[in-house]
Amino acid sequence: MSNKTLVILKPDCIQRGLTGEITARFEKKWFKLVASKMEVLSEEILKEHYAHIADKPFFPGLVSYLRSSPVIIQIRECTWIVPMVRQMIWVTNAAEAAPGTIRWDFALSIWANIIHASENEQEAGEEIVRFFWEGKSFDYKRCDEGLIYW
Ligand code: FUP
Repeated sequence: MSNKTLVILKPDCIQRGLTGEITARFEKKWFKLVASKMEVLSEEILKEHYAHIADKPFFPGLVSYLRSSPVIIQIRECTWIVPMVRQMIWVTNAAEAAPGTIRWDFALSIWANIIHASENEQEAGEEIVRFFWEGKSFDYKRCDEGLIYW
């Protein structure tokens, strides 16, 4: 079972100055930051990452939005992290998100929806390798690690 997931803070998150607020939610929930970087995503990597929707009419617009500024890409670690982060984010369309979730609280549309997170464990494994060389992340202890019993 994978205890790591991939998170991308999208251009609307960066451009609206929301990176701290979103990151704070993960920190408070004890989702350990084990890798982080900022970059402008290439068209190639976006086509690979979003292969399941690359033939949709909205895809070219989605790519130009996703390349309109750098994004922040993180690996977060915790037991059961993949479904827990998806619960925090909720569904693609913010209008259908549950109150209190990240997309409900911050997203402005179906595409400017603040954040990406791996949908399942297989995706998490593939996405971590896609965005971080050899899937490498850091191994360190948080000082409160011994208090976690999930
Ligand atoms: P999610 O896993 O919730 O990010 O959703 P998807 O992988 O299905 O979609 C990826 C991105 O495509 C979404 F973040 C936003 C965009 N999208 C649209 O712009 N319009 C749509 O109708 C569906 C998705």
